[in-house]
Amino acid sequence: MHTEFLKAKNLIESAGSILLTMHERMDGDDGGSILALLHHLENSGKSTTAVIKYGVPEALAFLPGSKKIREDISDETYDLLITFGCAGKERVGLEKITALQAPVINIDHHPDNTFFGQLNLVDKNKSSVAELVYDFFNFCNWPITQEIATCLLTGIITDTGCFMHANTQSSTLKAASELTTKGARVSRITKHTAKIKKPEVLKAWSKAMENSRLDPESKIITSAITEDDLSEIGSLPKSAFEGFVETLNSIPEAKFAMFIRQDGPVIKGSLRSDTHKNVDVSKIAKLFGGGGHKLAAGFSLQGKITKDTKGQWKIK
Ligand SMILES: [Mn+2]
Repeated sequence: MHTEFLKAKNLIESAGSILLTMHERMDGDDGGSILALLHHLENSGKSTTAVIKYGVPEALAFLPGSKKIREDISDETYDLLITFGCAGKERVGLEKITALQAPVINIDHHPDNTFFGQLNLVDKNKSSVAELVYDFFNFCNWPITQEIATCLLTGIITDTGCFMHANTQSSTLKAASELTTKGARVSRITKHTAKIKKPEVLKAWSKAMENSRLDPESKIITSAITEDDLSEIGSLPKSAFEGFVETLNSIPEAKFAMFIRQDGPVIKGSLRSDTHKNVDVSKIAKLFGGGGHKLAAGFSLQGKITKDTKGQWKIK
């Protein structure tokens, strides 16, 4: 990775204007990584713009610099585009950005990354993009301020499920420890990202728990939220079910967990497993047109989840 890091450092330092972007719908990992780099580049006087389709979700608004994130570009041009967590350039979801002719640095840890950049900082063995960006900061000898540390630690904490997932390695904890020394606080980050705060979210989780089934033969645990369930629960924040599939997967006898939910005309599915269970859930996600990692994958497809009289759901 050192050759790529050096090339990336040179590209960044020689660019006049830089655009930072990620896949649509900001998450803590890629969003935190963007903000960390935005802080550094602004501190060094570089003209930098950060754009994420659909902007900043409520749970991540505490991140320093989040107000600077824009939802699209107009007709500006940039010398360099840096993408975070995009398996392919189209994942940015914004045509004006995918049409840009600027060279691309592609930073990611998804195993299905297509290496679409002129330069690809892709390491599928990293817990998070934030851990990779942390390594890059150290390689470049760039200062890690308290703000930068908070952004990067948020990425690590959200992608490791508060250090509980199988992707948590010694290097991850070492990075987290050093970011804490720089002033980031685990309790402050988890307060915003890992705790259920709203009663309606609790109600939604209890419905999803009630709908869960562990198949005694296949040892697959599944749950589904239908349109009827949603209208019964009432209005919910977009992030309401974040973390639910991990909770399903925490049942020790389950080989893997799959959670599907209706979201307008679309069915959103997420899958999780653990190292010792020897399942590659990305292969299952691929059957539904999705993708991801061996232990964490997802898909979205057009359709409806229906329930029969016995409470068994089906995808139509
Ligand atoms: Mn990630």
